[in-house]
Amino acid sequence: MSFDLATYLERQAALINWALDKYLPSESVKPATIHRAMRYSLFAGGKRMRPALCLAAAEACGGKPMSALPLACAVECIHTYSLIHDDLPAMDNDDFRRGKPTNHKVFGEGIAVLAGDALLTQAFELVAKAKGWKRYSHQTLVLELARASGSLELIAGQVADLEAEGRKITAAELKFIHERKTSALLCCSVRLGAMSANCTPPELRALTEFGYNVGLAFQIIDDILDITQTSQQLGKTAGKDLAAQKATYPSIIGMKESRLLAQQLTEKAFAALRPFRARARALEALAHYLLERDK
Ligand code: GRG
Repeated sequence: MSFDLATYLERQAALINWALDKYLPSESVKPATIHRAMRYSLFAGGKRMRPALCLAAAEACGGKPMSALPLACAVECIHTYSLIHDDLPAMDNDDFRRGKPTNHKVFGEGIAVLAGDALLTQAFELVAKAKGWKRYSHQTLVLELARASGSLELIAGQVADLEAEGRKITAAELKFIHERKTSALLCCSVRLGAMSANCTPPELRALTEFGYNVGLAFQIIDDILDITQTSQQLGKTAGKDLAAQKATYPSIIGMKESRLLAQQLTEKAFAALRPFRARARALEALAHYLLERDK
């Protein structure tokens, strides 16, 4: 039976938006500026891929969406913070994100830094308030998110990316950046979803393999889309990598090889889902969508 991904994604996005709205202080809570700035970027129209993967992983392990929801929202808060900070003049200096002016363009640099900081902190508050499970305590969940977003993963990727600017790097160095900057948080979404279903250790291992491969494929496709799509299609400035002479998969191994590599990684991700059979239908459809997406 075919899987209606469009309807599934619409339903998941509505659930995630409802939960984020419930968890975050409203715009009128003092100081209103910071809450407006946090909500501005959080509700600017992101694809919600990380939280959708979290919910789908929970489903694959027989869990309930409501148990995974705070963890899914926590990852989206971390992701949004990283985008706000990445867009700052001191980082990628971008004016356009999620189809709108970037956070610092609307609220100024100071508030944008603080909105990112507040979203990062909010993420840990959400995990701390979530339920712990028999196999996965609160401590395990917090550690999972801290590791993926800390100086060995997400930040490490960003540092290596900054330090690679204007320099020729090898495919191995680029892989190091992509694994940390992108794959780590995607993989963390999947793992947290599985943990919220009190998954077994073999299930966690299989979904880690899935998350890692999908995460790497996601960034390779992102590199390709930066070249092939327009800013309007992407909702962010297109062609930036080329303009900044940034190393990407297409610039190092070529466009055809990059697409092939993303396909091979997605195949590996599919293979990791085999033990889950029909319960992994949503995860499989998401991985397929991430490979074929046009934004
Ligand atoms: C900690 C400052 C700081 C940065 C961390 C994540 C990151 C490093 C920088 C963001 C810029 C970037 C190109 C990250 C790679 C991950 C990626 C492709 C982000 C875009 O994700 P999508 O396409 O975005 O899921 P939406 O807007 O749909 O959520």
